[in-house]
Amino acid sequence: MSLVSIEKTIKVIANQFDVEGEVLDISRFGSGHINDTYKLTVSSSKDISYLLQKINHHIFTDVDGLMHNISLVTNHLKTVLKGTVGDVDKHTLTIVPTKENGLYHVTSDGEYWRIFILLEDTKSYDIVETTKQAYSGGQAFGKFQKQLATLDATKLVEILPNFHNIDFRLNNLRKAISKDSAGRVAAVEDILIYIFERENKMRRILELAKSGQLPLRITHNDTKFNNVLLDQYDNVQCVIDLDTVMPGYVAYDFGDAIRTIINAAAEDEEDLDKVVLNIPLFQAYAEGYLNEAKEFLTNTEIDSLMYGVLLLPYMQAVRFLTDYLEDDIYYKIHYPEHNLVRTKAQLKLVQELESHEEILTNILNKSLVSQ
Ligand code: GN1
Ligand code: MG
Repeated sequence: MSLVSIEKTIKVIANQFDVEGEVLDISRFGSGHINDTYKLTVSSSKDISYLLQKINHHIFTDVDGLMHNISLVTNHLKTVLKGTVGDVDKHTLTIVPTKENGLYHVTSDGEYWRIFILLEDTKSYDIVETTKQAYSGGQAFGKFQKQLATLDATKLVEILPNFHNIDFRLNNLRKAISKDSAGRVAAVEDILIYIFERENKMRRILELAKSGQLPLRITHNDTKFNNVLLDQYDNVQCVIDLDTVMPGYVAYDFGDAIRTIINAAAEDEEDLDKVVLNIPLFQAYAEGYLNEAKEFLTNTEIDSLMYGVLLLPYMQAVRFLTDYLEDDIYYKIHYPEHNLVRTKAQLKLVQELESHEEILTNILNKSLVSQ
């Protein structure tokens, strides 16, 4: 549907929420692969705009649990931040309630919508450019984990079970291969060999966890760099996209952030020669993160960070390829082979990371003692 044809619908939906003034303008916002996001400009004497999101309820089937989690997390963050920053609402997301004081609105055709306050004068980056940005990103997620350490994890719904469980992801890939619903398996055989050759190595976090050596913490689980908002001086301001906040292992958050930070190219770069490592950015993120997190991480968790760095791009490739084999039912795609291109770019990243594993491990160890 074009934006013009949904403009009227969006205005009706926005009217269900406690927004200031009238909606003057609607534009698409951000680069998420799951939900649809729009910026709402309103007529109000207050300097305020909103983010309206259609929640993908095929993926987030428990929308009530999802919004309950986000409400719990944002309220907790606001309490923890009080007194440490000028305006807590500039440093956390704020849910705009419906006029009936609900956390989301369901339309008569069964679509789920929510609104957040848009944080003005902030920046997010799909590709990191400077060590300052990378350092701020590390601080952001280190602080985030630290702040959530005082929230009772049993209150959170595990919104997408097994989200970062590589056995679960590989099993889904196996199922997609045996169904071959899009008839695409034969053409990707080399890629499948590459993936399954690495299966055991990629189970290291799961094994540590199974033997009780890794504590479950509340983690973000979608630490792509564009989920951090920086201020105009590239200082950390706010962590966004809280849909997947749930119990997890810190190595998953570390690895997923590095997946986007260390890659000099985009997640879906077609020219694989451009998928190379920007190692100074890795070091800066590691320093920013460890500066915040080393006070609560165990030694085994610190050792597991590098396993996360190798695992997350690998798992992302497995997920993109599974979706490709299932005829692109999960991620939004912008052209027919998009998921295959994404898979190849992520696997090139795995290859680069593997060949620099020792260098990166040394940097991690150095950033731990250098502070
Ligand atoms: C999805 O919300 P968005 O588009 O940033 C996905 C993440 C992937 C990411 C890959 C719920 O995140 O897990 O890492 O795409 N979110 C979900 O870019 O599956
Ligand atoms: Mg997300």
